[in-house]
Amino acid sequence: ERQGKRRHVTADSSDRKLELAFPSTSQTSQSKPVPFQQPVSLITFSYTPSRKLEFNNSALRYYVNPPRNANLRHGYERWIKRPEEKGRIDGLLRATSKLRNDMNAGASKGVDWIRSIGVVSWRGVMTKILTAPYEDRDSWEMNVMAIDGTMYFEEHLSDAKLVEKEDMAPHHRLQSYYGYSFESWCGSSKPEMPENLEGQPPGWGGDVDTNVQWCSVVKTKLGDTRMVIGGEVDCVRNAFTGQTSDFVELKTSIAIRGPQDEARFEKKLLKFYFQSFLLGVPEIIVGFRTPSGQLNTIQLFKTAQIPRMVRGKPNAWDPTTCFAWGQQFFAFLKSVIHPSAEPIAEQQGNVTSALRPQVWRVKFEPRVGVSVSLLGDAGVSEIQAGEDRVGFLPRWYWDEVQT
Ligand code: 0WD
Ligand code: CA
Repeated sequence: ERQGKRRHVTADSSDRKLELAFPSTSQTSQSKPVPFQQPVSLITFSYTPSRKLEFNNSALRYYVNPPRNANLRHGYERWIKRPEEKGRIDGLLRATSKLRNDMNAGASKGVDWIRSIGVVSWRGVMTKILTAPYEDRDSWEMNVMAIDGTMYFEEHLSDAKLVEKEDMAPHHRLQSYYGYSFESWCGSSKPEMPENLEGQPPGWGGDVDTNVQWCSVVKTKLGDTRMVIGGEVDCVRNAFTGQTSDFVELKTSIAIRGPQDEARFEKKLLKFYFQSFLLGVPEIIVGFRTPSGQLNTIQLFKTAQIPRMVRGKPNAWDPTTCFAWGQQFFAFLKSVIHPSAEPIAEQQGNVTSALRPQVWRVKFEPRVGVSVSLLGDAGVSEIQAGEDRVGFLPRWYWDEVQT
């Protein structure tokens, strides 16, 4: 097993720190491809403008063609920007809890569905994990907890990093607005063109409020690890029939002017590909824009065809490398992390119910690999941020799955 040989695991029993080195990305032929099961939609939900989670499709949008030369700066002054927050998985847990309760009330009563799931995570986190072999710039950190063989992931954003994210440079902020504005130009709350809003240009779908999101939760399987993944879906084509085949992802990118831009764009396609692939989104519509935010052209990419488009190009990437890495990564974590809770030293005669949650920190360094360590008490209280949590999980969820 060639992949296996590249794996250096150094166990140090005193601080339980472990490392997994990177697979070589120049190695294109894997011994055996790791299969990834087509994602199946389980449930959708919406966040309202006041950031309330509702199990309905109030935030669902229908795709409509944007006007030619749309101004992506439109409405920038009126952008209601959701404040940056820690990468909590509370919303996703609300959904898994609902699924679990609905199932337990039905025919399969007695089978605890969540126990068969190996990984619960937002899609953005999964995208980071799977694209790591090709990431040469940004490092990341995650917190991981396990209950009964199910690993829960959240992105670890330190308070300093949150402040940094919130303090975006003005031009950066504007660029990220172009992406949201494109969503507004391409989205309608009804299956037809949006009605002209008073005082607004035709085709404008309404001012941007990043609190509002429509999310889908899917189940899938990488190798032999079952996963529940949640993520934001920009809009649907024609109608929503409950399946991922209706989903559309929207992106903006600077218009391609030469080979350098093209190579850069092909590199971006790796992220576009995994982000969409993980939720079963079959189409990505890219709006190419000028540096000052005027929409030039739109281009449709079929997610499944993207890997073939980049094959053999200078910045080529190969999804099979990412799947092999992902399989290795989850197997490695599984071998490190169990059990998730240990009895607190015998005290007050209440040993069995007093479990100390274990939270693991996974750090990724480009071109190096990942390291895992067990968080100490100080680290755990930092991530709890004074909220009612067990580790990073909300206490209500922890209590619910313990029984
Ligand atoms: O752990 C995480 N990565 C975080 C997840 C950190 C903070 C928040 N979340 C939330 C997301 O906002 C959303 O409610 O989790 C939910 C699902 O996220 P996801 O689908 O896994 O997120 P990701 O795939 O990273 O991004 C999808 C879209 C982005 O679209 P583009 O086309 O730009 O990739 O979610 C939006 C954005 O439109 N988005 C955000 N919007 C406002 N503020 C943010 C943010 N911090 N992060 C993602
Ligand atoms: Ca998008």
